[in-house]
Amino acid sequence: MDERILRLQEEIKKELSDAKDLASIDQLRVSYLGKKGSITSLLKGMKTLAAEQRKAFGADVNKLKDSAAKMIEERAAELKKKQIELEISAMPRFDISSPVSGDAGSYHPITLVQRQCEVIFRSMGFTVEDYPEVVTDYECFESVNIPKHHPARDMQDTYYLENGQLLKSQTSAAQNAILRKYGPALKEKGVPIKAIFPGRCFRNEATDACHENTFFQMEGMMVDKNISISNLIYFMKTMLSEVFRKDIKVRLRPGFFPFVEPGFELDISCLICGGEGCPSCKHSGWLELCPCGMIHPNVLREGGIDPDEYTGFAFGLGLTRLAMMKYGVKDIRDLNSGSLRSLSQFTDDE
Ligand code: FA5
Repeated sequence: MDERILRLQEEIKKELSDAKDLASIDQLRVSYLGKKGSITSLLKGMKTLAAEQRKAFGADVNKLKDSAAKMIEERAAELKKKQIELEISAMPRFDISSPVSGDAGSYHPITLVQRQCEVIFRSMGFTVEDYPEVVTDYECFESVNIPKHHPARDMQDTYYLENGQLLKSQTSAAQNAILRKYGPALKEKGVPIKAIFPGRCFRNEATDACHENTFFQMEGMMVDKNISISNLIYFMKTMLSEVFRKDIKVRLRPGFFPFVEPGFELDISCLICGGEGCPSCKHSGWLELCPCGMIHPNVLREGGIDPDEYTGFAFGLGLTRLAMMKYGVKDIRDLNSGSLRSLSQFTDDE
């Protein structure tokens, strides 16, 4: 092999092992493989060789070019790895076992009651579902028996996107999807549909001590053969006694929602004023907490379930109001205030 090739090969090896950073590697790449680099110049100088030498020399230089490119890449990768390791070792260490210093933070009261309700319903065989906040008119209204221009829409004016979608005004927007998701197992294997779905809702309305424009609800549904109002009342009672762990006064009265028949309003005696009347309960002594009812045949049918064969109940628990009552928060707006002084005083009592 030509002596110049052997010399260059040794030189590259040495310079690469001496290189300390990626910038020097780049310089080496240019000085050997660049347009005016040493290896490129060897190739260019071939034309001065005799024809019989040219072939072998060209092949050797090309081999050198390939091995130089490979060595450069390997050394660059090695230095890059070292650089990353160095950066990692310079990062501050986070020891999860060390005691908290300063403010530990806490869960939001709505998160606390939501989790509590999830535990209660899971223990009774319900699945917990998640659902988007941006939905279609069909999901929020039409699929739950509220056609366009139905007066029930007036109570749930919400925020519309330019593409026609909307911020869901009620968790009932997920009912149709749940029926479609679990309907096949109900029909084919007789597995009852038992699901809850907590979520944030939005309404374009004037706010006061018990109304927010952004609040949480938790929907629940159960569908099977022979489900009746007694099942509904049993689950409502169990949920409330587990959440409050004390006797609370509730009342059930007729209520109209196009997606249930019959429909009820479940109110609880205001725990802020003890039923005397205050701004938190609009001076009525009662707070609307969890409307509910037997799922309307049209809703079941729209979800692919035969209402002649199956029945079910649904409820729409006001999670934000539940947090108000459970933690004695007088004004619902405090819950969205972001004020750590108010919110950090609540803890999970489980
Ligand atoms: C509904 O949203 C129905 N989708 C509930 C339902 C589901 C009925 C399934 C039957 C079967 P309503 O608009 O009343 O209903 O709201 C339900 C609960 O959400 C209320 O009782 C209340 O606790 C809470 N809520 C409603 N609007 C607000 C608001 N602006 N601020 C805070 N909580 C609210």
